[in-house]
Amino acid sequence: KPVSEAEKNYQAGGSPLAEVPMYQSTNPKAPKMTQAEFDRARQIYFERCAGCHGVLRKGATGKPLTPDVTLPKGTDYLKVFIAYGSPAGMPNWQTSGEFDEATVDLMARYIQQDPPTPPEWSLADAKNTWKVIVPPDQRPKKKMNKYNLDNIFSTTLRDTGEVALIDGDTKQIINIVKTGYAVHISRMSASGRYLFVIGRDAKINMIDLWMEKPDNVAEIRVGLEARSVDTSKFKGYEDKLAIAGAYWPPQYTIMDGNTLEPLKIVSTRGMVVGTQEYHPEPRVASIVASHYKPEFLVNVKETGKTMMVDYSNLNALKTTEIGSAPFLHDGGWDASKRYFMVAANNSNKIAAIDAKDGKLAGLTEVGKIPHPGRGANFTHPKYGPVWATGHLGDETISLIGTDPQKNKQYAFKEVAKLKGPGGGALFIKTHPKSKHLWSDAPLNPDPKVSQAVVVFDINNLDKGYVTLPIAEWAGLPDDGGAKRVTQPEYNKAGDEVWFAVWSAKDKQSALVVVDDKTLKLKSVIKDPRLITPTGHFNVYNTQHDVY
Ligand code: DHE
Repeated sequence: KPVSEAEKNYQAGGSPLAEVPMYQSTNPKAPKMTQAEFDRARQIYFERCAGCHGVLRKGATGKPLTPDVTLPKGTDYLKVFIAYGSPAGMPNWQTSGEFDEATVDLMARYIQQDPPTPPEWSLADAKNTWKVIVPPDQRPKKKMNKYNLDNIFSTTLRDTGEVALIDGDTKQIINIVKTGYAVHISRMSASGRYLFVIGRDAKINMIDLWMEKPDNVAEIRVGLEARSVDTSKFKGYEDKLAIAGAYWPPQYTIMDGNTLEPLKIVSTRGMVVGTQEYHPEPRVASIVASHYKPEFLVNVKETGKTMMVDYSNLNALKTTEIGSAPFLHDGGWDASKRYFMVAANNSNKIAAIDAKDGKLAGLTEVGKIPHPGRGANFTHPKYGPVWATGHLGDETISLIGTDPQKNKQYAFKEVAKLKGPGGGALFIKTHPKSKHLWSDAPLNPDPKVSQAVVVFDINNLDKGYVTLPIAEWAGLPDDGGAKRVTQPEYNKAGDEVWFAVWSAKDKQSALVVVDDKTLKLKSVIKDPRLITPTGHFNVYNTQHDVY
């Protein structure tokens, strides 16, 4: 079955590397291409193919496409593959109308050339992009505004290169802050004062919430493409360091938490778990800060390894390397914050990393392509504390036991499967004060499913879910926009759940707030500036890892 448009847009979204000049060698065996053809193909590759096949075409979600593989297959064979796709998940680029025949021919010839290599990114490169907009000594000495900082939401405006800071109490926009391209996530400093966001172009913006109107105080680029950022959370290191992981070059950068000055860069190139084959491009996926030790947990996608990086001495960096399974992607803490639960989405597994003892606590089989976001923690009437994930590839929600002390027989095993809304789920959420478990399914091909969310009663999971038509509640014009409903996120009090209704750049979008007790609509936030909202992050819950 060909992959859906939404799935394709998810994995095969544009890469900022499309714009980067690259080194290119010639391969005399490859079919002829003019320079103009090559440049166009290179751009299309980075816009549509690199997400799955990798920058160096070594393969990731998609198959390897290096010349040793593609040259023996030849142009005609490759054209069929590109045009019609494959049951394994290759999109049908021509029959879907995305590429014409000439483009298919162009791409078939292009992937037989040696892959061009994007440049590396050194400390000097990072420093050249580093700006301290407001130096620490010129920043406010105390909070200069009346906002309830704990209940601010930072909302990604994906296609405008901005985040919207929204007052969770009044639902008013506080500021629209300029950031990198297609910001991915927002994370908080340990004190709750600074907000960090990272763009797909690897630009980090550091926002000071104490300013009269919260805005950027520092920025830097840590590479050419990235997805993750976090800050030191261990006692004694609050607000001291920040860390960001890059997709390209494959490395992470540790920075001063007050200014973003880059201090240390570490490559993640190395061997894949199991086969122990060299991988030249293991991208950095999720990063979290440990509460147990002065450590960052850096999850490396293609090698299937979690690096526990001890930041107490950057000049004698100690790293514990824990292999689990490829490709590590997103995840979150269990309720005790001792175990980091991370999705190995190509292996259909969840790895539990023990942050206290520095080891793999468990690795359990779940459904197809787990995608938890940060997941959801609650106490199950029978299995005790569990952490939950939904799946991109099937309709199930997996519950995994997370309490080896009192519920040892269930620890790090899939103890139950719920029937969720359908495939294409991205985020699941609950709150310690709530009795509800929410799941979206924004990539489901059926708009009835992608434009709604489902909610379970945690004490009556067998009863199944209730569906709430969030996009309909937003009351947006009937403009043909996708109106995908995504990412449930609680307010600080844990009595409201926020959703993005995500439409195209030229269509109206909205945020919808639901009362968690009554499951009734509470408010709709609409504003012409809210263009393509996707992720939204409550300050307090993000700061304290509440989910
Ligand atoms: Fe994400 C988290 C990577 C597409 C919205 N996304 C993450 C994380 C990674 C990642 C590595 C974990 C960060 C962390 O915790 O430190 N995402 C990728 C991709 O590589 C991918 C598949 C393709 C791409 O080109 O980026 C991708 N992601 C998307 C989207 O299309 C989404 C739905 C909309 C958007 O804004 O682009 C999207 N990703 C998110 C969100 C989170 C996230 C909202 C954080 C969830 C959370 O609750 O923490």
